[in-house]
Amino acid sequence: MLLLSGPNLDRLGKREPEIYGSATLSDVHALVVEIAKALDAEVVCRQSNHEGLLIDWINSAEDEGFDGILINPGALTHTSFALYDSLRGAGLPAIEVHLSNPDAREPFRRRSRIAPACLGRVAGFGAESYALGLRGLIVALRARRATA
Ligand code: DHK
Repeated sequence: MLLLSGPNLDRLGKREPEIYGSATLSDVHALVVEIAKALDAEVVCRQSNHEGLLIDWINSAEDEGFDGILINPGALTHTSFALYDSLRGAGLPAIEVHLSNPDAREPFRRRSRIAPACLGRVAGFGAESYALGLRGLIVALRARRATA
């Protein structure tokens, strides 16, 4: 699996902890790696503040051998048609994850541009959103394989 985090998520732990919690991105990555291991899967974690790099990683994910994508694009969630296009074209299932619950915040956060390109979405549970999203992604991939 490939876990991608977008703009400003490198600041987790310091950035508005009352909204995003006190866990750092390294803490989140460690949790996700542990959950993946327990489920007999592997996860590679990457973060960028640059939309183009996120797109490059999505576009090369299948060729790099990944089976699925877990993504928190930060504020690009609400603006990026380019990320929507690349997720649509990736050929891999993707799950959208968020630490906070964007639907319960400012109105501009209520629209996800990437949601229609994703299999599902987990939001509002802090770092646990990532753990739940990863579990969902692995279960979905195994169900697909069993019926293929
Ligand atoms: C993270 C961000 O950086 C925001 O721009 C999104 C998301 C919500 C989160 O909750 O993980 O609106």
